[in-house]
Amino acid sequence: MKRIITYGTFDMLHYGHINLLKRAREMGDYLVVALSTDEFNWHSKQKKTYFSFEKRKQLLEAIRYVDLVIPEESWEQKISDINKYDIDTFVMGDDWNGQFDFISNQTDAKVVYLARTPEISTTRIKKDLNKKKLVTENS
Ligand code: C2G
Repeated sequence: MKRIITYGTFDMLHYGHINLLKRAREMGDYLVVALSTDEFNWHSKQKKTYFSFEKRKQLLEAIRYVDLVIPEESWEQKISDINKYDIDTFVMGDDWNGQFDFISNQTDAKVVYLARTPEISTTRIKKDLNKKKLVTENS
């Protein structure tokens, strides 16, 4: 059984996330998603998510491509996760290109960066919603 892992915040889940999860799952038979906790997001990524960890976990667990969701609590847990879950391939979007190459030196796992879906992001969604709000308020 080929086991895949990927990491992320997955806030305001959108089709860019789904495209990533679908392609990651298609690389093997089992996909583990390490989901950033609210504390990790705030302390290590300075991100305040719209949805809490529990809600983001619920959404991910409803996706057919996702087999297991685990908490991502630190930048340093990747090597131990890969060993603990017997991972064959580590996958991330290519906005992280090169950042995790060390994993293939320290484990037997392959590292693969997949092209991001260019036009969509959580930041873009929030910006567009704010713009719409401004327009309606001023019209
Ligand atoms: N992604 C994508 N296309 C988008 C947006 C996101 O392919 N339009 C991918 C990202 O490249 C990432 C995954 O979806 O692989 C999750 O994206 P985020 O939730 O933004 O995750 P990030 O904040 O990059 O956290 O330790 C790694 C971090 O937890 C990654």
